Amino acid sequence: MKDSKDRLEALRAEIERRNPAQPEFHQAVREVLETLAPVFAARPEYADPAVALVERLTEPERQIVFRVPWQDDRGRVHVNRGYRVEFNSALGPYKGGLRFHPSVDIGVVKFLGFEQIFKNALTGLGIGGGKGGSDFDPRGRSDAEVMRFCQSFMTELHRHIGEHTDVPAGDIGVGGREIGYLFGQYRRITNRWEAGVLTGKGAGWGGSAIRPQATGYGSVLFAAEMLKVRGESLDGLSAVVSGSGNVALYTIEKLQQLGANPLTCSDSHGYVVDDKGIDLALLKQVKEVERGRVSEYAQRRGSSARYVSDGRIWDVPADVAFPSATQNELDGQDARTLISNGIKAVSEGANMPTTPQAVRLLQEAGVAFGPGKAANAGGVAVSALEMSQNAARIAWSAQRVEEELAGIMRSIHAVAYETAERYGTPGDYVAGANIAGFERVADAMLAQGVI
Ligand code: NDP
Ligand code: 2IT
Repeated sequence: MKDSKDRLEALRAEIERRNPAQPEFHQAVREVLETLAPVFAARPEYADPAVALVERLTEPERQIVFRVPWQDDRGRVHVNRGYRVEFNSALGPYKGGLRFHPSVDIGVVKFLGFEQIFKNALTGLGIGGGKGGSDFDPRGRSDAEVMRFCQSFMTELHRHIGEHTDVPAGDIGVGGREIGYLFGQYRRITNRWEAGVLTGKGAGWGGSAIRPQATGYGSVLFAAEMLKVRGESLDGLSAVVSGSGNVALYTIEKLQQLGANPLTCSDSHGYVVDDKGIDLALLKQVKEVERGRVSEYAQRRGSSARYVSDGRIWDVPADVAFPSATQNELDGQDARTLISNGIKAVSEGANMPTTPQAVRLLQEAGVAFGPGKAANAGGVAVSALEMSQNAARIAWSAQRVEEELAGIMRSIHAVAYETAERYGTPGDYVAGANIAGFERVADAMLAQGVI
């Protein structure tokens, strides 16, 4: 065990040396490697330095970086940078979203792509891991500007993707509107109706029912499974939810369906606390229809809601928490606050929203903690179901997709739970998810030779 720990530590140091100035990628790799020592001790074939499995797993199969020039409505030309990191295809075509946000750089895309490998393995649906995006900021841009950006982005990206090669979808800043523009340009350039090249498409042109809802619904279902193990349920619990995008909105929706009371939402400017519980119809109107800010929700909601622009959303007392905005949004101090407020469970709707220190504190305090790789896998799982429907040229009912999603979330919970037990860390869903995802990818890589 000590030998494998030393080897993992040396590997981590070497990965950081070879990938400088990529803190999010280092963080994601470190968190996975830290949990693998027991599996290396039990299965020495994974640790054999002559096979270099971890070295291969942490090096993307392909990294594409490209120029994206586009014209704004006044005719001025802007240049953004586009990325697609095709990380691992041992289990299937590269699969993962595109993020449009000014903070996107190669390190962010690599952290997301690395996480995606294990998340996608956990779904059991035959998808590899990849991620992409751009430092383009869609906020404040007109539909026409977003369309021209997406067309320029796809003019390069199209040569790298395909239904059997690499299948992008949405992430921060990329929703149904952007997927529509991207799909249109792909179809035009390639002259192919290749529905399975992108997921998150619209209803009526290849999109799956429940894909918009899937990540948020899945994150709540994962929390429900964690609570069930402890003899509890979400019914009657209050919840703090961060973000107000795709994941947050449908987290709130599912919480309400299951009898819980989500009290909050947020954006990068501030958060809202609504003592009566979030009015989802109003929030959807503000965010999905008007593309506005959560402060506008508070203004229109009346006296039950207040807007806070200079505080921490995690200060709001609640029974369960759903970080659903972005990476490292819940830190050690926030974890201490949640613990002292009696939090029962935290389910990561976002990717890596909880800092390593915060994860440690929550787990030590006995809080049920669902890591993003497991808890937010419902989105990519329904993306894989969209690919299946596209391949068969059929569309399943919403009821069928929702049943499939519930079954997948139950099985991800079960495999993470059982794997943690098997390796002597009961209740540790971080270790369970990392090890279970790793075993599936590692076995496929070993079987497929030195690739
Ligand atoms: P959206 O773009 O729909 O919403 C993002 C939300 O997070 C907005 O409220 C946004 O506020 C806020 N946010 C983004 N960046 C920051 C930041 N740097 N600081 C504070 N707030 C921020 O994205 P999604 O809901 O799709 O994604 C949210 C998270 O869920 C991401 O971590 C994503 O990777 C993850 N995820 C998404 C999946 C999906 O299917 N969409 C699947 C699995 C995980 P503002 O508008 O002010 O920027
Ligand atoms: O982080 C994620 O899992 C996503 N953004 C969804 C990816 C997908 O291919 O549906």
